[in-house]
Amino acid sequence: MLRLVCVFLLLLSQVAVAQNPFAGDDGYRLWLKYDEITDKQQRQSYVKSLTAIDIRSQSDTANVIQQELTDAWQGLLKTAPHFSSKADLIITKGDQLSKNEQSIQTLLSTIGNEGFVIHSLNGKTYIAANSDIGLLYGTFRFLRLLQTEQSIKQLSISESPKVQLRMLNHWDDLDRHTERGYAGQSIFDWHKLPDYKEQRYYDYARANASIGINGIVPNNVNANSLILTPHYLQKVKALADIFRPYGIKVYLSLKFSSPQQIGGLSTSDPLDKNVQQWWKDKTAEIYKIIPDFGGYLVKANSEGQPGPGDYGRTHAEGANMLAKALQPFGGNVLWRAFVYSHDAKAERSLQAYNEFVPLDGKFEPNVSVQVKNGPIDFQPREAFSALFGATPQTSLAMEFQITQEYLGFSTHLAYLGTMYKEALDADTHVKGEGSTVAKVVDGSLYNIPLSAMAGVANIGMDRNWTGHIFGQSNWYVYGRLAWDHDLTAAEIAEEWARMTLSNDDKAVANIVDIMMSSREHVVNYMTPLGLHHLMDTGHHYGPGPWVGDLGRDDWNPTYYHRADEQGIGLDRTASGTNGVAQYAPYWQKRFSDPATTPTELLLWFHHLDWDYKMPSGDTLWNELAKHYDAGVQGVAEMQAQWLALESQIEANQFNQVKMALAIQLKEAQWWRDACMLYFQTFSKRPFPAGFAAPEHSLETYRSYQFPYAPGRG
Ligand code: GCW
Repeated sequence: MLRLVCVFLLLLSQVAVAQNPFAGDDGYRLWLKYDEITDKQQRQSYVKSLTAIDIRSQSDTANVIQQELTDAWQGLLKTAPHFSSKADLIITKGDQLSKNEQSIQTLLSTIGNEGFVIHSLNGKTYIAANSDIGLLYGTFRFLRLLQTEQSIKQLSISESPKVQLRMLNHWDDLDRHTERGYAGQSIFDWHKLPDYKEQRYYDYARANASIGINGIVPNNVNANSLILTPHYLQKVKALADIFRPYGIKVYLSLKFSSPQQIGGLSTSDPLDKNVQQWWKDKTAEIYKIIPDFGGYLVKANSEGQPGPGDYGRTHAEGANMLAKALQPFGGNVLWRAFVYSHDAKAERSLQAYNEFVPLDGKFEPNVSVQVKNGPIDFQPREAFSALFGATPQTSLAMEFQITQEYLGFSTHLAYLGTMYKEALDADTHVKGEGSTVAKVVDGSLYNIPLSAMAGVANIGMDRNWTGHIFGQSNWYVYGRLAWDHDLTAAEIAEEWARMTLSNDDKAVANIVDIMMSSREHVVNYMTPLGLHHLMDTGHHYGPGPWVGDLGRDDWNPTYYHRADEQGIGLDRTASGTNGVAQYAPYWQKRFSDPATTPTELLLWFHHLDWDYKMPSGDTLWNELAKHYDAGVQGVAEMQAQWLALESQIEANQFNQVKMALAIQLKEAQWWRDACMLYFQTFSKRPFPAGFAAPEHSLETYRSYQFPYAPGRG
């Protein structure tokens, strides 16, 4: 009887677990889950060929490697690893190779300081590198083979990063508010630092190292000068100490007026000797505390931030002052090109180019000018920024946004791998065909030694780090592309899905399918055919195409869509703002003619009649409606695909995504209906057949207010 009761209770508890929507993985472990490999044969074959490990290096990074392998073995293989010099997995630097291992040494000659090789030799597997951090990267690469259950026989892998500085930029304030953050408070708890070292910092570092990120900026580009005071520098040091073994350097965003704000000077003029000395002293002070400090990230003369322009000086003069202070220590300046000024008469998309092209050749070699992928501001789709390729003597860093400020915050599933690739693969044609943005960024097009990429982080205190399980994939794909921009968005999506959600081939195919289509759905239901900046004011949550009364013209959505009775779109051809003139002749020509402008950028470059005949044969008005509708349908399809995956995904992850998709579908409809009703007031045309009647009136949509939307600037 007792046994029966026990069996009954056991069954009951299992039912309870099965029904608990929050059972299982909550997403905290990211793509480093290390759950037991389910294919028993595969697991046994790994165990057999990986009985002992020899880590020949001794360092803090080597300790990290040992810990990571221990965790992975215990999780994936359900066995404790054995560390011994008689091993079949050997982790070694070049100078620790013996005579009969010299063929590995040859492989190391081409991979640089951060690269690695994974090579099978004499029945053993070698992870070899020129540095400890190369060994850590190689270890994570090897673990990925196990996590994704691939063969580890006859390995011959050789990798090195294409871009030197692979950075995450956190727009996190010292009070833990995150500007444009949708995943909770900042992970950096400045109040409790330096003494309180959260486990989260270590897990964050592991995740970053596993995808090759080697620099982080923990504070907002809208910077607070306090970060450079001794009190805060001790806190920064604590972070730098934690991150160092993971190959991650800490950089800081600075406020250009710091000499006045915290230094007691009467000016912050970059040509003033006292100001220059102040920065030299401050920089030396920082390096005394953090010997491997990375350098400075600067937002100057942009959106109200102070900068060299306040004194009639150029961005180059401002950047070079800091660059010179950093040079004795090997640090770098990342100087942002996201500038648009009050007095400039030029249309906003032209301003960064106008400001920086004349400065080409004037920057110190340790300055990289950090350019957003498009000329406006992280829209769901933009043309590539014309700055890429236009400054042959200047290092240009790519700045991507990982956090989804304009792509639905953290409730919309939008895999950004396709968007990043679109920007990186864009062919500028500045030196003929094949002059891709990626080649500008990695320095190969003009032979520029310093190369950098930055991603504005989507990370916060939410248990799953990014607010949406699929938000993790954007952190992941950003890092992977910064390491190797030749990878495809699809292959990275697959890696991530296998490690994060399921290793079942069919499930993976469906997940990758969802991911690969997702960003285009967002483009369609928010800003199709080249429309942009239609988001509601300030917080950027939801549609606000009607907003036209803000202090500056170029903060208004009406400035960007220019809808009137005749048509819609911003004329950036010679008859309009002449933005096309900033591009190479190949694109000037193509962008000048609607017939040769890529359809997805049509209204970015042209103001066209509502009855303009689209390649499909339909009118622009009807086509616009169809795109909005396709976006909504796309979300409904993603939802159906996801729901069908229920049995393959852990309940907690499954339910988080399910709930977010339901929100996304509602909001996609909201976007479609609000925008189409508004544009209809100009087009005065009926919705095409099959277009569902909007749920509410335009007045209702216009009345919505969201004073507490997250992430406000
Ligand atoms: O996208 C805009 C954001 C601001 C941000 C700015 C920038 C950090 O709305 O919140 O400020 O760009 O990139 O500097």
